[in-house]
Amino acid sequence: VATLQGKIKALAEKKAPIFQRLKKEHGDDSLGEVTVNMCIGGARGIKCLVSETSLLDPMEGIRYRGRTLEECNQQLPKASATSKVGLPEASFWLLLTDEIPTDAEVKALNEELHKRATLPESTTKLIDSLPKDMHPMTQLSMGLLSLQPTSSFQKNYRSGTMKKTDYWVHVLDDSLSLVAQISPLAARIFRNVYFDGKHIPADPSLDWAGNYAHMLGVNNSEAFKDITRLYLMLHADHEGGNVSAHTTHLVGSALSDPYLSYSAGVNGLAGPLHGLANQECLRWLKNTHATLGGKEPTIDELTKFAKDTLASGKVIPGFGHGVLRKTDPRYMIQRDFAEANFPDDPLFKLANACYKAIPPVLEATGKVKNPWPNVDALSGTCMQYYNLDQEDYYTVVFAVSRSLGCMSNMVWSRLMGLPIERPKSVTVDWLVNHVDWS
Ligand code: FCX
Repeated sequence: VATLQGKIKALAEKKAPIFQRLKKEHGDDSLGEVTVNMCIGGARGIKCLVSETSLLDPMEGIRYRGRTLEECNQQLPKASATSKVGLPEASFWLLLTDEIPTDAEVKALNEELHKRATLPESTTKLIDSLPKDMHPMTQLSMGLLSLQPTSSFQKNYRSGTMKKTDYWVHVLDDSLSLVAQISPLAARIFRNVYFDGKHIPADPSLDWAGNYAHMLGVNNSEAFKDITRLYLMLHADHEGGNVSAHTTHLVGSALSDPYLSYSAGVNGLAGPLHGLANQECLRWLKNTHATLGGKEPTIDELTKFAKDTLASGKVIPGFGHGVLRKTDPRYMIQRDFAEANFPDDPLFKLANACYKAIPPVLEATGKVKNPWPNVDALSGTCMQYYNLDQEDYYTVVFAVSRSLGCMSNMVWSRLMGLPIERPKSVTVDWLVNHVDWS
């Protein structure tokens, strides 16, 4: 932790004068206008948030601290000489420090995470008492809240001795614990819901994501560990405006601690238009596969399924995006993995056929701004191949991953001393009175 903290501090010292100059010398510069459509359209495109960890380009996709996901996958340390997947906990280090960690730094980080991974009895008791039919995301959110009394930020704030300049140190402390605890918590929920509470102890010799895959207990292969590592690396961050990141940031801006903040973010991730889309997508693919009696669909048949979904008033899960205007690079990276590891899997073939059939159907509506697949269109397909086919659980895997980005962002928000968020809302009458009707 000492090196990690030192690196973050050094970077913050470099950034602080730039931030101060922006505030003092360019505080009144315009970043563009706010239109009525932006105001009534979910704040699309309004540049009103700072998120240091990553930046999303509509055509190119996300960059973690300036690096594309392909670059991250190549450059980040790997679990072994044979693995081709950049470790997600190494991406956590990158998001926090703007540096690719060395193998030794990732090893030390993993040791630190293993040390912090124990769940208090109050949490295990609570989680074990929850009904099995409660959605795993609801359980995860409750589990995170139950960990809140352990927050170092909360304790230090309450003691009245914490300086504002030290807020980030305690947020970092909590972030490391939260990231360490979320995987055993998520694995516990999985084993309770689907395996009668038969838990699998952690393996301290494994990396963060490999150990999570191990504790899920559905597949012992290295390939399953690798797809889990890839999944967790790809979903870690998607700049600041998406629902989970923005919610975490918003709640944190009131100086709520990381557990309160990320639990709120997880609640947003649980919505079908956001993270739940991966669950919905696999369900859609499975239903389609079953209705076709398992045979390979023609493009015409899939077109009809897609049209029927739209006609029933639902969205087609896994397609479209609030910012991206091209196929999601996260989709492409997962597709490459699937091509290399299970090209003949029936659901992968079906997902590939959807890639051809669905965009024209969405384009034909004349209103969908991005008809191309997003990350959720393939992540479940990859998981089910390795026996993780309990789709109601998929968004929990997403949440384990997104903790990396949301927590890194929170550390940086406190480092920059960002204020409580308070955008201005207006009424429809106010809008009516402020536009030019002539
Ligand atoms: N199926 C059907 N209709 C869709 C659609 C889809 N996949 N994508 C967009 N549309 C519709 C919208 O519902 C909207 O209709 P309306 O005007 O009648 O309300 C219209 O097209 C314009 O929407 P658009 O501007 O293109 O997209 P938004 O920014 O409003 O919404 C999401 C973006 C992602 C919410 C939307 O594309 C969607 O609902 N997709 C399906 C769910 C999904 O895959 N979500 C995951 C996204 C992401 F990857 C993640 O967060 O994990």
